[in-house]
Amino acid sequence: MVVEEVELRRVRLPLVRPFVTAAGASVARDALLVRLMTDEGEGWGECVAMAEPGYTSEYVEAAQHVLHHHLVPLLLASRRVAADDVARVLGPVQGHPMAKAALETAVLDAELRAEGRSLAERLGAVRAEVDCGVAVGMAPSLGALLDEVGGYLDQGYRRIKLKVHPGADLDPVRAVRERFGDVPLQVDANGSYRTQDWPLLAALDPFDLLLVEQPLPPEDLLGSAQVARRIRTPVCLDESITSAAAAATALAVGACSVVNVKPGRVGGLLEAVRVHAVCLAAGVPVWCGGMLETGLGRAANLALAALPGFTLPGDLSGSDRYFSRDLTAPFVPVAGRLPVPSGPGLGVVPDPDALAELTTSVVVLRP
Ligand code: SMG
Ligand code: MG
Repeated sequence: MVVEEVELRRVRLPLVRPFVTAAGASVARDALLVRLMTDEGEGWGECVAMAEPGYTSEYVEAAQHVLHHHLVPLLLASRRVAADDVARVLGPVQGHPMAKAALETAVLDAELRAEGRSLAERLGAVRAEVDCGVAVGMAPSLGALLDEVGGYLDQGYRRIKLKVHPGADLDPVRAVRERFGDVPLQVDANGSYRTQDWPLLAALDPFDLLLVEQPLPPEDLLGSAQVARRIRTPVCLDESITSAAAAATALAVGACSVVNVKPGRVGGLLEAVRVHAVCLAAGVPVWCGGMLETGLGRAANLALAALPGFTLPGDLSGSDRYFSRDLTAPFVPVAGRLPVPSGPGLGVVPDPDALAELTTSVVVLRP
């Protein structure tokens, strides 16, 4: 198809409650949307970079800059483009996986909408609904944390993830276990421990967690392997897994036994499918991570999470866990599951009234 116009649109969605992690705190989702107009119709993608460079080095202002001045010009210069070509076309730019992923998703959406085919089918989905987990930010007190977790369990969420860091780990895990028994529970450290902190993580062993996510900084695969050998809880990697090659390396050195897959972190949905393939071949379970996406990004994540190797519940929650008003029709879990969108492309579009209300800026780029 021929890309005729690219719109970079910023939207700001207040969060229903602040989301606090070892990587920082967010009170609103300042998201960057990409809308393509092509000779075969439109396509949308969401860039999942956060406002601050606390999770990885990407952040939304930098993503907007690299899209505007580097990535979109490469795409527009290529004239005819297919989704399978996007990663190669954008190859001259190093890094910036979240910005690249947004552009590739918009091309995929446009292409699939023109074909009348769903993203789920294109990626190889094998199920029509997926289990919902929920990520709980660090709370101001244990009481507040227990209230929040209890609310999610009442709503039917099938897995709880707590954010932890050294010194704020044992107490929240113990409190949740004491109050709620053996609910499926895991923790995410966002790289806040160091190898020598392994006894803090070993202290969580008695609580039968599903996994501990990203205990060490992203580049420390050997440290992660040492920790994995010393604790019983399975180690899962998030920030470290930047590509299918990185996943293969992490598995080869024993740095993890579970993988969190996020399309934005690996440069796009098509690379995410390759990460899934590496893990499936190695018998390593994967699950779909979340980046506080709007309904657009959530639709793409649901399609991905329907692939066969996604055997653990993802950070895929209902719209109301994040926003009082989503950009798309709200995602509403039923009995702790969300349906995988089945319409053409992403299967959802932003609601024009929500866009009008939530947009903070628009830039339009043409060849
Ligand atoms: O989308 O439900 C969600 C949030 C899930 O915890 C979540 N994401 O490290 O996995 C993670 C974080 C990254 C974003 S906040 C820094
Ligand atoms: Mg994580």
